Amino acid sequence: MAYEPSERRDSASTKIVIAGGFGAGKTTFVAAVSEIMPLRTEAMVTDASAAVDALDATPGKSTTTVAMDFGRITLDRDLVLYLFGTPGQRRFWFMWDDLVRGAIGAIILVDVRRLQDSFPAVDFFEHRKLPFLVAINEFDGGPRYPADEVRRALTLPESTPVIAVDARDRKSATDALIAISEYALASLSPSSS
Ligand SMILES: Nc1nc2c(ncn2[C@@H]2O[C@H](COP(=O)(O)OP(=O)(O)OP(=O)(O)O)[C@@H](O)[C@H]2O)c(=O)[nH]1
Ligand SMILES: [Mg+2]
Repeated sequence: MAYEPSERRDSASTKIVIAGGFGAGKTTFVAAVSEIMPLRTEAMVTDASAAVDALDATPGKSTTTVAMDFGRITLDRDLVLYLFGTPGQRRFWFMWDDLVRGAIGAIILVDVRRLQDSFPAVDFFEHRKLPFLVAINEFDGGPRYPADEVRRALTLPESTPVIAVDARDRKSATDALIAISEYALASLSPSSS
């Protein structure tokens, strides 16, 4: 079909970062929602990292993200989100600064069995004053904690949204993206400062 300039619509594109600790489900999340084949940069997890990044909670996991995940989702006709998933292993954290450049907000995926792995991401976004929300990735058979308890454990203010997601589920992950988009846009508005 011929391209009709008159059909072109002004659509906004924006960048959201999917962060969190090792194995929290970032790559899974981006793959679940992306409408393009997500770009992944996975490498086999080696024994060398076993002492640093424990695999006990996700025994099926054999690979880890070494650079980033990249995906895209059109939230409505006028809003396109570009998703950048961070690497989780500590030795790749130096890449986060580049990955977050230009982002309007971030989702921190949390595995409550390894809550302590979430602190570096929380510190990172608080320090950079980038709006973020916490999404508890509810793994099958894992413990369940109310959002308020997770917020307290992460010493987050009341204003930081804490929600539950299933990173494998497109609808659930999309809802989380809508939530961070709304939160980030509200944070940008002058009345919120
Ligand atoms: N049951 C269940 N398994 C999940 C869920 N999300 C991710 N997984 C599994 O958990 C493992 C880790 O998921 P990844 O998406 O690779 O995690 P990641 O955060 O990208 O990991 P790194 O890039 O290594 O930090 C994989 O084996 C997934 O299949 C979930 O919501 N429920
Ligand atoms: Mg990954």
